[in-house]
Amino acid sequence: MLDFIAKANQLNISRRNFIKASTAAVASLSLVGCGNTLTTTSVNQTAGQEGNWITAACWHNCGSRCLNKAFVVDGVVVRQKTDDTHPDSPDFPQQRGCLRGRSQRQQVFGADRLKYPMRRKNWAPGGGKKELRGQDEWVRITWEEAFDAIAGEMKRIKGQYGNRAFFADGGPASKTLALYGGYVSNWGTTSRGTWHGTNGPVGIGPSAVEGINDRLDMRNCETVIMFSQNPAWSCAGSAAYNFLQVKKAGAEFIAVDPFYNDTYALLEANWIPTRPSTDTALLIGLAHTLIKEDDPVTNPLIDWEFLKNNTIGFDADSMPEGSDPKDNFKDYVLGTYDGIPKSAEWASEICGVEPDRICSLARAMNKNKKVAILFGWASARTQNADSLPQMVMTIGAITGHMGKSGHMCGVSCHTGSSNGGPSLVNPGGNGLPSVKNPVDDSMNHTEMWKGIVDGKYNFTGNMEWLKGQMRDIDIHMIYHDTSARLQTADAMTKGIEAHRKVDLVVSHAQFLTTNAKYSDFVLPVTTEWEKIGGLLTGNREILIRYSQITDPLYECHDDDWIAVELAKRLGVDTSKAFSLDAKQQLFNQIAGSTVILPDGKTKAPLVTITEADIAEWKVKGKPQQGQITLKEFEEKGLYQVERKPGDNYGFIPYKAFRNDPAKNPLKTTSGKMEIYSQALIDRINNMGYSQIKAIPTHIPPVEGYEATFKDWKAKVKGDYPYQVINPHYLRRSHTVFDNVQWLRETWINPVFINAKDAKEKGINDGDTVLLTSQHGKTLRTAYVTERFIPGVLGLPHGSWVDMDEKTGIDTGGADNILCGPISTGQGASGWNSCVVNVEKYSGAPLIPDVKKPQRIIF
Ligand SMILES: Nc1nc2c(c(=O)[nH]1)N[C@H]1C(S)=C(S)[C@@H](COP(=O)(O)OP(=O)(O)OC[C@H]3O[C@@H](n4cnc5c(=O)[nH]c(N)nc54)[C@H](O)[C@@H]3O)O[C@H]1N2
Ligand SMILES: Nc1nc2c(c(=O)[nH]1)N[C@H]1C(S)=C(S)[C@@H](COP(=O)(O)OP(=O)(O)OC[C@H]3O[C@@H](n4cnc5c(=O)[nH]c(N)nc54)[C@H](O)[C@@H]3O)O[C@H]1N2
Ligand code: SF4
Ligand SMILES: [Mo]
Repeated sequence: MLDFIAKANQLNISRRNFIKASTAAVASLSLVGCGNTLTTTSVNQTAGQEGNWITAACWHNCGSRCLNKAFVVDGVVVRQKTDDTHPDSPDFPQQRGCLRGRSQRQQVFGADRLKYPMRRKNWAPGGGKKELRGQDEWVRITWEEAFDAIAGEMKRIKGQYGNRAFFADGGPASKTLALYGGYVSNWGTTSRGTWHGTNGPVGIGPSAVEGINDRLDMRNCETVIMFSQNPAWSCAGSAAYNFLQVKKAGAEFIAVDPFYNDTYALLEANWIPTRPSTDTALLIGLAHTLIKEDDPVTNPLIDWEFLKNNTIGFDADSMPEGSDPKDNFKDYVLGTYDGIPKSAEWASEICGVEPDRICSLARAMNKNKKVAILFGWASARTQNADSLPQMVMTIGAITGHMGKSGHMCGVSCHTGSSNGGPSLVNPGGNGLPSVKNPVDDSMNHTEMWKGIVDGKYNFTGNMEWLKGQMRDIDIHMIYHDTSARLQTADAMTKGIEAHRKVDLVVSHAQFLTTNAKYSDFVLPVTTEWEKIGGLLTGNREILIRYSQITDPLYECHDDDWIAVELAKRLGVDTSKAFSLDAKQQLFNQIAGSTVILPDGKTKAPLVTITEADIAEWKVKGKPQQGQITLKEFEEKGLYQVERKPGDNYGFIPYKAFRNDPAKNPLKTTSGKMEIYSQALIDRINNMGYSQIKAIPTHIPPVEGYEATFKDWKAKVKGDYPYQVINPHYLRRSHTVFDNVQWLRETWINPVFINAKDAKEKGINDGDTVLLTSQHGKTLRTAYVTERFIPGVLGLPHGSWVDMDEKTGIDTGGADNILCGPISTGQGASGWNSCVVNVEKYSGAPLIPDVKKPQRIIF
């Protein structure tokens, strides 16, 4: 190791150059053992250095996937670059990385990497001083000591309370737990919100990301209406670039969002500011305008043919058998039976968009224009939004923007942003068998921490939408072996309470993340740069093959090794579960990779493998003929399907269904799109969290706009008069990268506040402000802007909690400190429905995140 440090120090390093130009030739900074000192020496790195460009993993859940290459000199990473495997063009774009990926070496080699197994100082069997979790000191221990202590406690817990006392995340160590008799798992709708449970029964999307046409067809659109998406931040690869091509081809863009974000600015979108958690109401208001103004002869807005042939439940004539014809959508919208027309005025009171703008938006959607109606998932990560995907489908069906070139309505988000359709190139499986967990208990994210604290929860299966059943639960151990659950799930304040309640908390971690901080034992794990390599998927056109960059650092091991070693101490046989070594697993993935050939139909092996390759790899396998050799795939690091207009890779969902629904039924009860869906209400209402109707209706979220008032009718604001949303932020991929100093310097992670609100509250740009919800308090620096609608704050998602134990105030800006344990509908995490108060903070102002000490333990 010392050799490595000396070598690294010999290489010249500059931080400033990186900030100036992200591709600058600079060496790694906070190298292993170098402490947290950032040298400012700046010397040209490129001249005369001999090394290798190796494809490096960028493996985070950032909604994108880019080619990342590391220049390795004598075992040290001195530079990074991105895709230059082929010339860039709009049809065949390079897979270029963002600043996070280009800072990856700062993370992997960061001074704050966890180096050794460690135990909380005041831990003792049974938990010791449990209240000190999150604030205790750390003691370095050996792997032997760690395994003996953990296994010892696990045996005791199992003996005393049984396997239902174990709670785990579902990573490799959870396999060991399953083989040891099982554990309580957890589930949540995370990314997609209600696009998980609603889309299937009602019939939108073969799957949530496949609901729109492919990127080349989108260039045929005249109008693109974007709701709740920000690919410039949250899909940093080519998605914004793809949208730019649509703009260049002549489309106009409209953005319906509380935040005029960088994507909308790039596309010069016409902004319709709207309140969070109110999209269903707005869409119902649009439907009202369309129904009122449509005239098949003089003003054709509605696609009556599509409604008649392809949907049920729109009007009394199209209701399914056994239902009350009065419960149809059209009569609900018109207020025929309840006396409340769901007009633009009605919607406006809820969503904040002026009635005339609602009407003009409705007209812009008319059936005779080529329109894309695109939704990100953010608006469905709200409470009581179970009808939203159904309402999106309904508006698409009314206007007929489905199943035709240049017309689309559905989800554009994450790796499917701007480009719908099934993947054209796919990785194979690793060949490892799955392990069944004998315990069926699974707790929904919205209530799991509360469940652990209170000892009871609502069992509905593991994303199985079963009939709700209250169960007692008595958790004694929390085991984190994947994800950043304490930081990223709802209700972190309750989460901390839960972590301080149980007897034992264990985390596998690369850094002192929130999970690790609140643990008793922390086991240091390797990053992907220290493993033998792997495959990564992203948008539908690419597959990335990354390689090992460095040997495992310090005493780090991978999760599989930990799982097997722990199992040995527990007397569990893991030979079947971990039956293949890492190399064989990687080989299986590569050999099993497939690609769709240029005919657009045939699926063929991707990689050519020879007898000599198999002998060289020392693995079991068969030779095969593919499109790229094993060696070339490794050297290039990327296989990208080349696209051009008129090729056979285009995708238009619902085309066959539109043309002949009888022959091409959807997988719904009726085979049609269900604007009235019995299957949906059976699913949601049985779970027992809350009740919805078979047609889409607006149900005020528990903590939505309506909840900012203590008297809604008189419009008197309550104690929490502001809504807060959590944009996914450029500094991080969720919680990942939050500890990288370069990125902290580049993005300050403020709270965004509208200038009018700021003025009313006497808040100036740069002031430290306190955000208070019913569930917790957090501090941030105010960023005063006109780009957020008044009444709505933007607190970036994923910042690491930093609790001041004296005041009970988080100084880290953690979003989930503000969000509470609120379960509605299908158990969707409703992060974008949260109400708060904001005020200028009277205590000491915050120091910038970049100036905070890094969490370096040893
Ligand atoms: N308030 C609020 N909360 C949200 C959201 C929001 O908008 N608002 N968004 C939600 C969404 S969409 C999502 S997808 C979730 C994401 O929630 P998570 O999946 O929990 O978030 P990540 O930060 O990606 O967590 C990955 C963790 O794995 C660790 N890690 C990386 N590699 C390894 C490894 O090899 N082994 C082990 N053991 N660990 C490793 C990383 O250090 C990191 O701690 O967050 C959700 N939470
Ligand atoms: N940099 C970065 N990129 C990421 C991630 C990350 O953590 N960091 N996470 C990745 C993951 S796992 C996911 S799931 C995706 C999430 O991707 P998205 O769901 O698209 O992400 P967000 O940034 O939360 O929100 C996008 C837009 O929705 C708006 N919005 C929020 N609530 C509402 C609402 O109720 N109605 C309307 N109309 N608009 C609303 C926000 O103002 C924002 O402009 O991002 C992925 N990409
Ligand atoms: S967008 Fe994601 S995959 Fe691409 S470089 Fe950034 S962090 Fe890495
Ligand atoms: Mo996500």
